[in-house]
Amino acid sequence: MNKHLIWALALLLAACGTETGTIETNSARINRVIPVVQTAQVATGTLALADIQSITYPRALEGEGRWLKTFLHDYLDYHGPLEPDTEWQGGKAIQLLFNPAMEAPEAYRVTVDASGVRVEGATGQGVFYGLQTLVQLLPNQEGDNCELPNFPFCTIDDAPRFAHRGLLLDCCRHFMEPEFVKRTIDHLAFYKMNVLHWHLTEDQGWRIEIKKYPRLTEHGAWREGEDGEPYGGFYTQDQIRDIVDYAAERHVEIIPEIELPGHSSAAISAYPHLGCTGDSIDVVTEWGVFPDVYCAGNDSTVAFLKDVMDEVVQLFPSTYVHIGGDEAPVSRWEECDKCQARIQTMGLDHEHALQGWLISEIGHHLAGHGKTIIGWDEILEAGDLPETAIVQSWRGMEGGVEAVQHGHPAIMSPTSHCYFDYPLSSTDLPEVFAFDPIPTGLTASEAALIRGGECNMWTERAPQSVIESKIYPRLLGMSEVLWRQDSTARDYDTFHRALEAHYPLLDHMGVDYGFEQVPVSFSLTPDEESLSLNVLPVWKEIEVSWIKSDYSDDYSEVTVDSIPLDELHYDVEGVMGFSVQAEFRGKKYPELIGIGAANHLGIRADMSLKSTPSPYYPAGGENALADGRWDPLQQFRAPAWQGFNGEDLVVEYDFGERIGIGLVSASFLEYTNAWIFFPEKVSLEYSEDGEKWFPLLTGHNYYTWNEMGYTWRQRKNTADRMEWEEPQYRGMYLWGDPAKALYTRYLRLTAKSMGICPEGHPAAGQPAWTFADEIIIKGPLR
Ligand code: TNX
Repeated sequence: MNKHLIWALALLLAACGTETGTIETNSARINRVIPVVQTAQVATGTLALADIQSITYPRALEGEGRWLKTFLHDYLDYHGPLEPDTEWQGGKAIQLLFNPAMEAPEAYRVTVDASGVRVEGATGQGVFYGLQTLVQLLPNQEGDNCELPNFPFCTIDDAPRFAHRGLLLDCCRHFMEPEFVKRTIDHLAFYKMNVLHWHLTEDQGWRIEIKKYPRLTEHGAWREGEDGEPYGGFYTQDQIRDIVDYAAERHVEIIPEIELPGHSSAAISAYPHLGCTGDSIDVVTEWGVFPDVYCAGNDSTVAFLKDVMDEVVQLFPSTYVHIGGDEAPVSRWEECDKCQARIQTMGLDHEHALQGWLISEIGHHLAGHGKTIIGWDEILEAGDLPETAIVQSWRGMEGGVEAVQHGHPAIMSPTSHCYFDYPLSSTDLPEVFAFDPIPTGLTASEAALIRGGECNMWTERAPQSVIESKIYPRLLGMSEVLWRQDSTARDYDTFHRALEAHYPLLDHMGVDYGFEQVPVSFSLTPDEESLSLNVLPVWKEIEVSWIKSDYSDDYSEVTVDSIPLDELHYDVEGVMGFSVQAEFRGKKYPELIGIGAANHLGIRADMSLKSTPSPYYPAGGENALADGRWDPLQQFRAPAWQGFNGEDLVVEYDFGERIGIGLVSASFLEYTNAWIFFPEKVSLEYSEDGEKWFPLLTGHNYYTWNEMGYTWRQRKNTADRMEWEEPQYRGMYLWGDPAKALYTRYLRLTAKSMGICPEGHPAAGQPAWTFADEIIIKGPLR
């Protein structure tokens, strides 16, 4: 195929050719630029690339000129010369120009008319963004109507809303090849993102060569892989310099993250004296929060951190160094003589203040190198924060609010919208698109301290091969959020039309993008007797195949059937589970989409929830525990689980009249790594009048369905259990005997929360979560 056509094809199969054969209008071309441009004047006519004789630039824009030349050459086979403007002899050209009158450093103007193309900016960065827009304006067509590449006549003026538009890439949980990091930088730049927050040190691997401490990478970069072989990798200083230069040419600033004091098991594994106990530990192979943190009482640990930073600052020209600061348990410090001595001599009143002291010590050291620190929102709790420190808000928007109220700049990356490691069922593209980095209720000067936002690509469950399916297309939504000035004008459907036009582009760039949303949703509709489940594909082109499983009262799976492809409806009887496989654009959705449905008495009762679920885990709202939906997987983020933070769960039912009850089963989730515990006890009471209550059961025993083996076992729930590494699993509290009915009108279930995480848990003393699934109430056997 003619090489011209390859890019033309890539530039958007969607709009034309196939059905209508129409050529895209100039305004359609401008409207599909992502992120959308601020203002555009559109004129009639186009300028053919073939008529352009040169790309001209002043010397200081040589890098930008080369970028364009390479792009047009690689994608369109354009061979025009590149010239510094002093040598330009006239003729049609793409001119790259400095325009000092443009105030915003990243602003640009693109003008296309019969005489040529001008791309202006006050800085190289502005001009670079003008070029990204320019190449996105190339035609989008295929078939007989294919035009040769050309640019639409227009004048575009554009500038971003936020200065900080980032992606965090965690290259620690899984190592990523340098080439892959560079590809990601290309894609970031293409969507006008300007920060790569490079997470380089973790419990599971240290990834940055430090000459003074070779064991960090010789030993700390490798953990025991699943096959028993060493697994990992690291970046040499030469590779880092190369990647930093590559990013700089694309106006992406790399901000390294060197975590302290937590998430540092790999470093301590390499040099055990850095920890409080001096014991040798392994590079961690599990995910979570681990107790071995840097010893803040040990002078040689502090010296180590300063030495590391001395090499880091040489490698990264950014004015920022991210020092982490999140999820740092203090249990080792509480037991450590040196840490306690430091607390004494520095007059600190608790261990969190010791974290504050350490951060401030490193912060001042970095300030000596002209660097400003960024830290996760926990650094606010530590006190003694250097004035200039920037806070990255991740546990919600609150950290950002508190930061700006104290005069610290903030970067917003709340888990609610920015966690691209989360599945689409938690954060899909429409949600990302709906994000507003400016929290409500700020004054204008506080809001001005919000620098921007980041999407966070943590990689516990994402090796390099699946990263792109998680980043894209959500990143395009984030680029729109962070760039577009007028957030109130954002409209998902308009954005989505532009996005449709970007898929062929992404295909052309070889980006292995994933889905926008979970491709099917479900609805459950109860009536007098039945409960009907409908499968609703998000787009009509989605192909669905599905299977049904029946479950017995203890949720063990008994039979499995597949349902004919063309049926998207099922009448639920008893407790069932459904798994749906969906396909779209020839891509299979990477996981089965599951829903559990149960037709039971609870869904027809008047149920009232006496406790307040956390706004982060509302499940289906007030009625979630009696809506017929349960979670066949044990995942706290799945939509059926309702979360209560430190609070007891109390639910009352009024069945309207005395009815026979045979069995009540309430299930809870335990996932101690995420601070989620089974309730301490569950009690069930009944009443004839809704006022006087009689106990039926108070249980400490529950059944668990262990993810590993699908076996049932009975265990005792004791608060002093120390198995913090458990996967997520379901525990069921069962009451009843279907052969012997209880006749009553009212029922009440109380699940007493653990309240706080117990002694010995890394988060001891913090509020414990209780997560509840559907409470299933069945009649007696007939
Ligand atoms: C929390 S976000 C973490 C990371 C994990 C991430 C998983 C933050 C500051 N800490 O260490 O990778 O959750 O979503």
